[in-house]
Amino acid sequence: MTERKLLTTSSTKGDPAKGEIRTGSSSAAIKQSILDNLHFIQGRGPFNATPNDWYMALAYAARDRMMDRWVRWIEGMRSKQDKFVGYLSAEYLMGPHLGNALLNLGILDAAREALSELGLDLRDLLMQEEEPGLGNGGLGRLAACFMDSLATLGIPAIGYGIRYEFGIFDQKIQDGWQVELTDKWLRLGNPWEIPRPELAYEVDFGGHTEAYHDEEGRYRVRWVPHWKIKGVPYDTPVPGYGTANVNLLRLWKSEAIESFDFHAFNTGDYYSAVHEKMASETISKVLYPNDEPEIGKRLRLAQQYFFVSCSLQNVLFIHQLRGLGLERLHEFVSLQLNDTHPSIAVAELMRLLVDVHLMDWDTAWHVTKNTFGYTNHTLLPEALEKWHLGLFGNMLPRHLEIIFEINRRFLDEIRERFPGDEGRVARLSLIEEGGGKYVRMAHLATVGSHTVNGVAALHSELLKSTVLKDFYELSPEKFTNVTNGVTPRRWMLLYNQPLARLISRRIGDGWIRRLEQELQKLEPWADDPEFRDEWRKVKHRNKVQLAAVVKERTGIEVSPDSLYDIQVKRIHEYKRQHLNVLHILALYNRIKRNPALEVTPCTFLFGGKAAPGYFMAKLIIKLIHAVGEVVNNDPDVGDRLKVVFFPDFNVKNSQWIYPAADLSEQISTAGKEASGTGNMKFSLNGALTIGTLDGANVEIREAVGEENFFLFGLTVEEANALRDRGYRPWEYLGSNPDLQEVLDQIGGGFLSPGDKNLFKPLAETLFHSDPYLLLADFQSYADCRDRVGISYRDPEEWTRKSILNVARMGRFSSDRSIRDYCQKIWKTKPVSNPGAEK
Ligand code: F58
Repeated sequence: MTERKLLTTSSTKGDPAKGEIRTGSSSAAIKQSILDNLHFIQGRGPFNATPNDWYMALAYAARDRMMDRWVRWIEGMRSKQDKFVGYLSAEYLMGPHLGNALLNLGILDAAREALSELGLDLRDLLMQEEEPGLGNGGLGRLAACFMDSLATLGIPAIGYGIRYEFGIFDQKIQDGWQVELTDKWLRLGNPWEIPRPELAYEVDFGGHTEAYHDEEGRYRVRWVPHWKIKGVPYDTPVPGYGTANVNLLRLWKSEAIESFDFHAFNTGDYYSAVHEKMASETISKVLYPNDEPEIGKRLRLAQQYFFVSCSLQNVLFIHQLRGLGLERLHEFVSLQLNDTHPSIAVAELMRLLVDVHLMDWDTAWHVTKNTFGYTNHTLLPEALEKWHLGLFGNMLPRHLEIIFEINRRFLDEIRERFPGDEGRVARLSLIEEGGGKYVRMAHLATVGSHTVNGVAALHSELLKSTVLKDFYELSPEKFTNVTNGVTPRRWMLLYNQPLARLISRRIGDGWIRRLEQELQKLEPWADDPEFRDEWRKVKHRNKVQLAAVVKERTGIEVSPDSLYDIQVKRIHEYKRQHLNVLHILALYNRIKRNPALEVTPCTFLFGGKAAPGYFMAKLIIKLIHAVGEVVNNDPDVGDRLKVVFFPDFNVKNSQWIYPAADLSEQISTAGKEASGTGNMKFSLNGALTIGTLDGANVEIREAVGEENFFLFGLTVEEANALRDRGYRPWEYLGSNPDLQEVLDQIGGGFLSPGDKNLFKPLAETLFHSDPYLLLADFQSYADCRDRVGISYRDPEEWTRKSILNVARMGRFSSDRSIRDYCQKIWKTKPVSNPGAEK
């Protein structure tokens, strides 16, 4: 088809060359592309186009510009035999695509210009995009940062996941409480995805297995499922930055299989046919929020198996398309399990190889073990997935048999190595026995992978000494660490353009692709007063912007001259938002006692979603609002303290937040936060951190220098020792009247005059058990926070620290993480694809 220029719409300045309209990078070509799309695809003219029509038109213009590269990528995947990475993740929190696509394609400015010629503002169109919130938090966002880095580094990769129709709920605040609204991100269409119904796979469930002997007399098993569904891939191109490399995010949507409908129709049972269809479509309907224990969630197991089975069938298809034998799969594909959610893949690959492709067990096991890597993201025992045997066997009878067989062989080895050590055997077993039997998914993932990694140095060490201790003793060489990272493209270049420009003016723009090597060149500028001044101006501008958004969304007025102290992340007791609240209340009480007290004016901003079924987390949100009510409206306080809860924290809203922060709150109980990635985003945007020695904080502090990091709290060892001695939280109150007062206020109704008992559960938990050691850490936190306030009063010194923080954070780029994965786990290298040279 030849490219045509649309003559019916307004003329462009500098006509794009023929054939350029869908591929060119000039503003003229982009403008024409937008107008063409509006006219031919959407049937609209500039006179009646809605903001969403314009957004769609620009999105398609951007997508067109990826297609050429993408087609070449697909061709490369088929014809070349470079190893590729399959990233298996139940969650991807990609954030809005448009800004990122324009940026990575290098056409952000041209698009802005094209739109302004059309009388439109790019910012308005960017705001139009619904967030594809297909993840809960850190784990999903990490997958998204990794997709960006894989494409940027030129590593052929496919991100496999689920195309949830409803992603993470939208959060509304009503009377200080969280209210969940369904997320209808697909309501106005999704211009970024391309459905590929012809590439659908069938997925079986339920039924039973039958043993038989094949023609050669070999023992085989056949799975006779009770029901089947179909997985249809929806493909989203993932462009790299400054490269023509485009990778693929392939998300599966569940659908009914036509033949099943026919059967019901033929027997005249129309309603059961429709029911069948609805049940099939339910599988990919909704993202599970990270609450309640996993046990009993049939649908969640179905989701996991569904996307894993489709993905593995697709991987084998690609491998065979390349003309390669399945016994060499691991030489050409690396599959990474993003936590245990996809770990059923170990059993599924065995099933596909042994039952479907008739490979012998030993070869299949060799291939499987050498194909998978497993990343663990949590040490919290309640978050470790396990499935009740009954439920599991009912839904996946063949997989249960395979798991039993893997386990039998594995435990035989253990018994041989550790004769008589049945305790060890029970601890290592893939099956937990005791009060009910369960399949332990972390064990399955560990046994079925060649490498197991944690996500920060401390976390990887703790994995080896706690939850996977026995596995570490068995095969220490399996264990490694890859510290998380975040992509500087979205988190600096796109969401903090003023800072990015300032940095580039001084050190060039090499940092965007080579953060680890280049960002440190900023260091000498910390001593330049003029640069510090510019740095402060950028921060101030960002703070003014956040103040405006806060005013618009909450009605609260905050001063950009105050210290912006921010804690945004999922609400969870281990993350200790309520420790922050305890301190705010204590500070408030100090001001009440002495209204003339000199305090550094502070804005305390919180944001984050609580899992809908997590009572304490929801109560913490209410508590923040209640404290805000008191503090924000007390004339004795005036403008010195403000407490804000920013509703609906997500990727899109975070664009106002990270760039405006002065202080980043990373205050989890030591040993509980696997890594954290918000800590990195804040620091890369010039915030200083107040934090515990937990997760990646440890490495961040090491990198930025201890004098540039506000450290407080117990270490993991100290916390463990305290628990071992017998932790008695109430003992901390006697010696600490400030803390006693705060706890009395919370428990006694000071913050909730209408319902004196409202916050009692919080106060009582802290008093009686305090599993996350808030009371033990309180004073250390309060003292440290005082030091922050004092430090902030010296703007030159503060700015110096801020610049040094940024300059020394280069290693926390997700590019470095991905290079680590390539080197330590995937044994793969960047590939320049045919279209990759710009
Ligand atoms: C997070 N996990 C870790 N899980 O908590 C965080 O420390 C780490 O930085 C991040 O992973 C990336 O490694 C996390 O976000 C989830 O949201 C699960 C989703 C599925 C249900 C259980 C929680």
